[in-house]
Amino acid sequence: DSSSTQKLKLGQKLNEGKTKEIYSLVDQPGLVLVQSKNQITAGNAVRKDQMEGKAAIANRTTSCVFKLLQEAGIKTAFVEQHSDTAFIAVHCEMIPIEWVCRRVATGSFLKRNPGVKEGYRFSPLKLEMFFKDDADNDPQWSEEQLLVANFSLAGLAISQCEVDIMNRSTVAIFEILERAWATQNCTLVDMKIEFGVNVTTKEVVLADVVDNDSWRLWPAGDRCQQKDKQVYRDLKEVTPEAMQVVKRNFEWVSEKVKLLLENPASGRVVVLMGSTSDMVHCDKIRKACGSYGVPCVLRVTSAHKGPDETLRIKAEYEGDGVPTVFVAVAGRSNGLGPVISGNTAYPVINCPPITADWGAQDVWSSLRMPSGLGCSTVLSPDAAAQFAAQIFGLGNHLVWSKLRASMLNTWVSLKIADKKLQSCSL
Ligand SMILES: Nc1ncnc2c1ncn2[C@@H]1O[C@H](COP(=O)(O)OP(=O)(O)O)[C@@H](O)[C@H]1O
Ligand SMILES: *C1O[C@H](CO)[C@@H](O)[C@H](O)[C@H]1NC(C)=O
Ligand SMILES: *[C@@H]1O[C@H](CO)[C@@H](O)[C@H](O)[C@H]1NC(C)=O
Ligand SMILES: *[C@@H]1O[C@H](CO)[C@@H](O)[C@H](O)[C@H]1NC(C)=O
Ligand SMILES: *[C@@H]1O[C@H](CO)[C@@H](O)[C@H](O)[C@H]1NC(C)=O
Ligand SMILES: *[C@@H]1O[C@H](CO)[C@@H](O)[C@H](O)[C@H]1NC(C)=O
Ligand SMILES: CC(=O)N[C@H]1CO[C@H](CO)[C@@H](O)[C@@H]1O
Ligand SMILES: [Mg+2]
Repeated sequence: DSSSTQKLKLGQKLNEGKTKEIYSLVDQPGLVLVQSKNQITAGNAVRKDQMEGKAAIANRTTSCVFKLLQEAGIKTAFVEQHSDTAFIAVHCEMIPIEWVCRRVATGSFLKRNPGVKEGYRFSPLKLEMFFKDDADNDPQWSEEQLLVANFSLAGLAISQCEVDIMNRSTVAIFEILERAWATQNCTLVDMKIEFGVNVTTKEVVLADVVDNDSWRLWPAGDRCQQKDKQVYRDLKEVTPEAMQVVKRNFEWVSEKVKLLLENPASGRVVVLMGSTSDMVHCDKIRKACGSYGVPCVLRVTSAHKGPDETLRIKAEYEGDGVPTVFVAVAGRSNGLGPVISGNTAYPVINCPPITADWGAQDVWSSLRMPSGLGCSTVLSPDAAAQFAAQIFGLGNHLVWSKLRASMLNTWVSLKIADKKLQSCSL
């Protein structure tokens, strides 16, 4: 990988830690190269060993995890894989805090909270922060301690707003990774991450790396099968055989982590419109479905004027085994949604294009149903797509992660809008 690294024209070394080096890029201001080292540490580098191939494994893990988060819509510093052991990232000034998120109590939490037994489950998730200070063994900090520290990075003061954003982002990131690992029958027990401030945009983004050093994973929820760095921490003696076990565990994770990106058998939205005059409305539904990664097809059929065709089209989509959500778009009297709903076990969402003149009367044809029908009604095309995505999200972690990230991003936008407004009125 050294040849491809040279092609990049490395600038100065900006930073070096226990596991990686950061270089500026001469031709790409605003970006850096994050180079992993073949070294594994524990107990703040008290234990330190070279591990052949460790950098490559860590690289693979980080790349997959950041790709997963980025595709979900989480803002991260990751840009792209560069080589076996290095990736390109947005240049950040790092906030010197490790955010720790826990679903299951284990490790240092048990020592700091005597009486709590290993396996205690946190719902909601437990969040802790640690100030990155090797000399002082990374002390745990409260939110108040972080606020009075008065950090300023890349010109951004770390105030309550930024702390809240990191707090919420950590929870969202954990939930997305937890859900992804669940597809591999793995419990994400806990996780630690770091944030940086994008030096160009002054945004708080997930930075550094997320690799096997960053979490505890228990296959099938079983601590005895743990596949994380704890195996290394627990070694009584570092023998070549023992290091092989640690390495095999790392490889197990890096093989599994690729599977997190695989789309489970995807579903499909079928939008049925009563007339092509509803096309604009339906295109909005299709576009919004796309943003959740849900395929969407549009068809024209009228349950009033061609009920035989309506039922034939319905049967077409029932017959190929692809899980389907029907969205019925019919103005005036909506016969379409209720007729489909009465004749299929798949979910049906009414999304009538409501008009100003008769809308208040028309909408009742989508609301008041004969018994035995379970269709829902949503008026906004975006919301209809979102609801369909939520249905698929129950069985598809990639769709679910997009919904979860979107919820976070909306929360963050509101927070930043409020901060701006407050600073204007000062
Ligand atoms: N995108 C980035 N931009 C700038 N610095 C980064 C970026 N990602 C990570 N770093 C920093 O690079 C340094 C080296 O990382 P690491 O070896 O993990 O250090 P440490 O031993 O302090 O954890 C750390 O200070 C880390 O915060
Ligand atoms: C699993 O943990 C090991 C040890 O921390 C780490 O090096 C590795 O990156 C993780 N898994 C993989 C293979 O990424
Ligand atoms: C961060 O900065 C880069 C420029 O270096 C910019 O392209 C990017 O959109 C910014 N935002 C995020 C979330 O990384
Ligand atoms: C995160 O936010 C929640 C809710 O505001 C708060 O109760 C908790 O103390 C915060 N955690 C940390 C570590 O800041
Ligand atoms: C924190 O920083 C702000 C400016 O960023 C300054 O006004 C304030 O006095 C500082 N507080 C402390 C305790 O240093
Ligand atoms: C998942 O874990 C459970 C134990 O919790 C086990 O019984 C089951 O066989 C596992 N399934 C897969 C697909 O590995
Ligand atoms: C050696 C190695 O595993 N390199 C990998 C680094 O990560 C990228 C992206 O996942 C892979 O394409 C490389 O093969
Ligand atoms: Mg680190």
